[in-house]
Amino acid sequence: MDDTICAISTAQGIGAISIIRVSGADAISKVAPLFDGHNLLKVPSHTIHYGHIVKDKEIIDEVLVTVMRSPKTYTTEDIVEINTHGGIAPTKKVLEVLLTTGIRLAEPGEFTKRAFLNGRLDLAESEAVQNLINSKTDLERKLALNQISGKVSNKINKIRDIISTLLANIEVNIDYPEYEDELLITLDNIPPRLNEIKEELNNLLDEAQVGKLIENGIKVAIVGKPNVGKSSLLNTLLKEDKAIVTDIAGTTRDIIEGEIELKGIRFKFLDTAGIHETQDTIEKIGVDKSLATLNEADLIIHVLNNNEELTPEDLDLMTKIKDKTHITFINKNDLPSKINVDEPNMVCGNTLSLDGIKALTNKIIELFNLEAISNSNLEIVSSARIINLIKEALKSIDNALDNVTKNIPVDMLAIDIKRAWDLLGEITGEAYQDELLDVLFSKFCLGK
Ligand SMILES: Nc1nc2c(ncn2[C@@H]2O[C@H](COP(=O)(O)OP(=O)(O)O)[C@@H](O)[C@H]2O)c(=O)[nH]1
Ligand SMILES: [Mg+2]
Repeated sequence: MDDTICAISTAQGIGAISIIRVSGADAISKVAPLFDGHNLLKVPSHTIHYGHIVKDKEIIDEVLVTVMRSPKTYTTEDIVEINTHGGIAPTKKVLEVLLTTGIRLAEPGEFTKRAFLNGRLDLAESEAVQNLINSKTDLERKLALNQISGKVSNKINKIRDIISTLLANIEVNIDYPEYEDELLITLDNIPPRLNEIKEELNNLLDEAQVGKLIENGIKVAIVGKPNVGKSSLLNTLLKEDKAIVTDIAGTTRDIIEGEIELKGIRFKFLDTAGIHETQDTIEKIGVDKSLATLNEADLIIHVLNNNEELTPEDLDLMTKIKDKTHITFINKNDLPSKINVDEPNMVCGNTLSLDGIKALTNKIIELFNLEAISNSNLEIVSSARIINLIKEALKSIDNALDNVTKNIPVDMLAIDIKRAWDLLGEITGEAYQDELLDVLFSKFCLGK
């Protein structure tokens, strides 16, 4: 980590400005000789300077250079940022010139990795930097920002503190068995304390469900028998003509997808082939795919035709989705009603005058509690890595509780409790394996 690294930090392509970032002990001394302008070795920290990058008397580009001295920088090291003209050739050339000075090209995420290794960000905070960059919705942005600013780490650290107090009390028992007072941990009084930890961990996992919804979005399958208006509904929801609509049953064969955002959550709608018995080989593959989609979806919209009596196919599908989160949309209410149904989450409407479409999206908002989610503080765990570690920690606490029932001595319980403490420490990077860092940071953008 002693060497000095550089990378293009802006997106590569045509743009007004590109930024090349240089970090490391030699950042300023290596860039200064290439810069025709103020002497960068002498300028105050956190100042920006106009000039040219010059190599062998040739002007490479007209630039602005920012000098930021350690330790108040992204990596905590000396950082120089060169604002070049955007576009591929100028940026590449400046980078090439930098590389001739012995500065090394950074690996993806290496600047953030240095911020972590130098103690400026913990692991949970570092991990969220890329989530913020990847965020597509406002809620994803807020979620990532809260994690970067340590709100998730604080919650984890609070639970770790509870665990370490318990471990310290157990330690007192072991070291001073004669020391008898209310701090004495026994098989009788340890379960409530373990249950308290368990509850805290479970709370994190409950909240994480919301985090997962925000990060992964919600998959909605639009299903029903042929010709009820599934593709029309997809097009209506997406406000574009994505799926082919005809009055010929069996038009949709493959799954057509489209995304919209409701209250900051991404919904991926999947229009499927009408589910019915068919002899057509291709259509049959489509029907099988539709049935498979039923299992993957977080929500099912079952479309029925208002102008038709329920058929055995409708009833069959109703049974299939009975125990899944679903909405029944009675389409074609512009035509006379011939249907007779009474389903829990039922919305009537049509895709011609758009009657009922607002009611349908409102129903979705209500079912997933989106109003509450978008108004919540979003200080929650969402990363799969962190969720897994919390689950593992929970297992260790459960193990300890199990051992209480087997009358295992308290000092033996400490092993599982300590393991939970260690696992939670991996979340913030108190303990980590080098391979983990490699995997985590390799997913980062170059130059971040
Ligand atoms: N009257 C009426 N016709 C509709 C409505 N929605 C769709 N249709 C018609 O029903 C037929 C089948 O629609 P489509 O979306 O392809 O159904 P899918 O097979 O379920 O995907 C087409 O002729 C559509 O124009 C509606 O709300 N009212
Ligand atoms: Mg269709």
